[in-house]
Amino acid sequence: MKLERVELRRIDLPLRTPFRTSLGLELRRDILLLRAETADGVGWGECVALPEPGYSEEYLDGASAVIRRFLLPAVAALGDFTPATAAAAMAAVPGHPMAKATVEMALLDAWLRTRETSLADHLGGVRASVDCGVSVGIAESVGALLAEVEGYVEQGYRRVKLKIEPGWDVEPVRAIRERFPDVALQADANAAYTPADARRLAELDAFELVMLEQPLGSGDGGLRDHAALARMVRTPICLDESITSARAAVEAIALGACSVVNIKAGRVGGYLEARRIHDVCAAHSVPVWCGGMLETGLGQAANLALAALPGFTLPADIAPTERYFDGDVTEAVVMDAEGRIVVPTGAGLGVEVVDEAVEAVTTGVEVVVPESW
Ligand code: NPQ
Ligand code: MG
Repeated sequence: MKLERVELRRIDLPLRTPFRTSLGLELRRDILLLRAETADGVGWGECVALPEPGYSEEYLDGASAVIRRFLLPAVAALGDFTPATAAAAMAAVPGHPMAKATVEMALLDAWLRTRETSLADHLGGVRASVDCGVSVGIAESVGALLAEVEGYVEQGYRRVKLKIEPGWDVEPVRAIRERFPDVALQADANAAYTPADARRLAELDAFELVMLEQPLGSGDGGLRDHAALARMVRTPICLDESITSARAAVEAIALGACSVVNIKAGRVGGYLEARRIHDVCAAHSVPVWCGGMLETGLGQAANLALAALPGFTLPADIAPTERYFDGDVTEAVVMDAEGRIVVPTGAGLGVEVVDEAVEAVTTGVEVVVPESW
């Protein structure tokens, strides 16, 4: 395939309810979408970078600049390429996995459409639908949290994940466990703790959590720190931010830093690397699940394809449109009463962008053409 023209489109989607985490309070989603026109046809990508660094080093304006200045030129220089060779060319640029994943996603969509193949089939999906869990931000009070979670349990979500941070951990987890004794419950700290908090984190052992996600930092020494913590708590440790590649996953497993892995394509540079992480985890019998970044219907569609792979045995952070937004850039993503969302079967991502819907939320469009790469 050949690159002909690219649109970098910024959209603004208000969140229906604030999503507060140790990373800050999110009220709106400022999102970058990428529309790639190729000789084979059009494809869409979604960038999961947040407006500010926090979850990781990446941020939206930075990702947009890297795409325009370095990634698109690297891909265009190949002349004729496939998504896999494009990903290999982008790998020459260090870092910026969310920016790379955005470009790769759009190229996969375009390339698979002309080949009449769905992303799920291309990646090796075996599931027609995906079990969904809900990720719940830090609430105003334990009472407010109980009310919020009650609604999600009624809607059928198959697992509840609570965001925790120092000062908001044992109390909310205990309250939810007492009120919902049988719910599959887990906690995500987004790296808010240090090794000195091990004893506090061990108090969570009392609540039968399915896992504790990324309690400690992902920087230097992070895998060793998690391995040490894993020996001090009974709750299984899951890593998110720390797993930046298939190589990192192998390292984490070998060190005993985690017994579960959260896979997000954006965090690891794309869906092809995400599949390789799935493969190495499966080879080590480590269960994986598909993480989320509050994506639109485009990102949710791609995540559904990934979560259809056989090793994704735990509920995903894949949400129906109504969980986050009043409207979407695609047809609304819907979850059934049993907490399942159907994996798209159409070619490429298998969902269509609704032009009027995306136009209505667009805040800016940057066009990149061959003369500029
Ligand atoms: C996680 N996501 O698993 C992330 C992190 C995260 C669904 O819990 C705005 C948009 C704020 C995306 C905060 C979920 C966010 C965000 C945290 C994603 O760690
Ligand atoms: Mg996480």
